[in-house]
Amino acid sequence: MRFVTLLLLIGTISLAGCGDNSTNSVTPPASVSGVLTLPADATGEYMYVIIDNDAVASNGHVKKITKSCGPGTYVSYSFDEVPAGTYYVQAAVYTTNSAAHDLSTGDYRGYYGGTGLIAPAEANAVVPNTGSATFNFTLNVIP
Ligand SMILES: [Ca+2]
Repeated sequence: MRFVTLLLLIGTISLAGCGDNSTNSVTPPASVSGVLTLPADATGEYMYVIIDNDAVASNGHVKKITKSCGPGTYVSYSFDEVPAGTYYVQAAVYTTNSAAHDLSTGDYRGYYGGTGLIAPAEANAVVPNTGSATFNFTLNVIP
């Protein structure tokens, strides 16, 4: 009988050890959004927005979204859970509605903080640890 009581006691202590009163709260990473101004209506055309560590789209990126342009000369975009950092943000519209070729004459491109079709000299889009950031910019026609 004492042995059984001892086993029950050990079991009770073990169960008590399972309690976890920690109150960890997880703060989600920041979201990023913005509005792109297009040089002309590109309804239905394929486009992308990239968050990147450099200004080169073809060598990888941190985040990318693709979508079709809606009507009008403004396109909104948004990213969830972007790691904190300072980035280049760029966007392009393929006016032929196909990304099967490199960007070329007639397509649209732009960078947040860029000048015309030229990327900024340094990464300039600051994404905080949490909350949100907004990067609006203008795309231009590739001549
Ligand atoms: Ca890149």
